Amino acid sequence: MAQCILHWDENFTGNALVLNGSISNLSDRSGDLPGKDWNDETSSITINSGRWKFFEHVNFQGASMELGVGQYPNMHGFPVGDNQLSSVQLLSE
Ligand SMILES: [Ca+2]
Repeated sequence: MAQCILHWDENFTGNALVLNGSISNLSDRSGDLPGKDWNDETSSITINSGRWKFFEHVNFQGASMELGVGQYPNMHGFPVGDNQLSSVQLLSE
C-alpha cells in the first residue's frame, strides 16, 4: 500500500498525517492544535512507497510537484513551498 507522511514541522518533526491515497482538501483533516487543520501546514514530507503529486491549492490546483520514495526535510526551493500544501494525489502505488 502506498504511504506518504506529512509532517507539521521541518525535519520530520511535529504532528504527522499518514496518507494512503489522494486527498482533495487537507482542510478535511484535523491538525495538532485545537481549531487547526492540515491546510497550508506541511513543512516536511516522508514518502515510504508510491509516487505522489503535491498541490498548492485544494482540488489538485495551482503549483505542483511530483515526488517519489524519499525523505524531504523541508520545502525550501520546491514549487509547493513551506506551509502551502493543500491537496495530494496518489499517482501510482
Ligand atoms: Ca495552499
